[in-house]
Amino acid sequence: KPAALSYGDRAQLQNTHPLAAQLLRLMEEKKTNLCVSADMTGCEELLQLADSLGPQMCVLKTHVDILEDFSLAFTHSLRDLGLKHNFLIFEDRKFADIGNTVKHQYEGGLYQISSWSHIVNAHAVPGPGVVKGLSAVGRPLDRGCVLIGQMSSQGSLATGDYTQAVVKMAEEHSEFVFGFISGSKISNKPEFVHMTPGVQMQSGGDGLGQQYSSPDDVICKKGSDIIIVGRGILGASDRVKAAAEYREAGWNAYTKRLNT
Ligand code: BMP
Repeated sequence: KPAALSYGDRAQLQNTHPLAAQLLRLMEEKKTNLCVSADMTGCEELLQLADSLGPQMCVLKTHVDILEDFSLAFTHSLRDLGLKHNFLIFEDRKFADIGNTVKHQYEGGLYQISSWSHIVNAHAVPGPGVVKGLSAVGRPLDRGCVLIGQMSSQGSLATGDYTQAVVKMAEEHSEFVFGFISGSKISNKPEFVHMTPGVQMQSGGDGLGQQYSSPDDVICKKGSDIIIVGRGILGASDRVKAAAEYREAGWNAYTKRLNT
């Protein structure tokens, strides 16, 4: 059996997207595969979280359309914190329209997402035009995109043949698409990065369809690369401690996978 490739090894593969390479390198350096889902409604609170958890995470994921006081100044502060702590920013916008519309949604409007978010994601439902539209804006800025291949929510329609079609679309647009949102490894290409939401230490759900798996399940058994954790950390009385625990659990699961 050939030795499994480390994050650092995968960063160096010839076909790894430059942003994915940067991400895999920083994961190896910081020893973390934790993406914190900063689902908060105030900018100041979000910035404080980013500063306090910055050392623990490889990616900070946002939903900026739930912020009550969004401003472009906020995005500048967030970018500065990303540079200070060496993490990437991922706006979880889930683009899902025709190419021309997503182009405007990505670049313009109130949020100007392309100006500050390294990573965005998209549904493949519209067909490849969604990727082409995003790519027209994102590539000149060295941004990257992950496609939603599976969802963590109960009754998700993104399964089976749909998931396979998403993998194919990603492989055909690997100049901009570098990975997936999925519950497990869905592409065997080591250049692609898999990010998994719906992670908590305890299995269960939230009463609104969310379903949780453990870091060990996701990284070691399912072969994903990055755990995305929101309420498992945000709901803890000591968020720094909780983030440290998720980071350790995610990293241990990764080293276990490498060694088996
Ligand atoms: P939590 O860990 O609090 O359940 O948050 C999960 C986060 O991941 C939310 O921001 C949600 O929008 C996102 N997410 C998800 O839960 N499942 C998916 O399939 C895709 C997501 O982006």
